[in-house]
Amino acid sequence: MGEYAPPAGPLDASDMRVAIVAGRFNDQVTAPLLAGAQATLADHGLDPTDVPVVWVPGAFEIPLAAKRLAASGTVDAVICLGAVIRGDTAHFEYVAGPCAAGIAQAALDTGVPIAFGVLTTHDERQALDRAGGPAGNKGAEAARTAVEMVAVLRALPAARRC
Ligand code: INI
Repeated sequence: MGEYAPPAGPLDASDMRVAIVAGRFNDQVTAPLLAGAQATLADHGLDPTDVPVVWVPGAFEIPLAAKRLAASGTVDAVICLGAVIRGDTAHFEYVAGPCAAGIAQAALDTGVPIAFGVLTTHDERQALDRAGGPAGNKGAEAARTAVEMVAVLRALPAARRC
């Protein structure tokens, strides 16, 4: 199959079916992550009204909803958005670790790209900086990743089973 590298410039996502799962916990952070993801999808030709957004209570619940969507056969990619802030809880590790591992597992189990736009930060300032502040917008990055991974998988041989 030679070499695959994404084309320069924004990929055309107008024929891609994408869904977003967002955690309500710390929604002062996850709302701007969502806005960044939606704006990026629009830049790639996807009408935000065609992109379902599923809100779940917190980051711990994200993998289950993402896996259900991915397994449904109705989407080409899922974007996960959340904010786990260490200062908020003694059980940071119990939320952040399973969230990351669950998202990775859901993608491998279903063969559907699931982008990890879940911030894990020491404090709220760091999170806000990465949700449309000076450190960019990780929701926008996750959206770009989802679109790129759909294009990559389309360029790869089909799976015999997954
Ligand atoms: N959920 C988050 O998304 N971010 C957090 O920082 C967080 N803290 O700090 O506790 C958090 N907890 C809730 C968790 O995701 C679950 O919703 C809850 O444990 C119920 O299962």
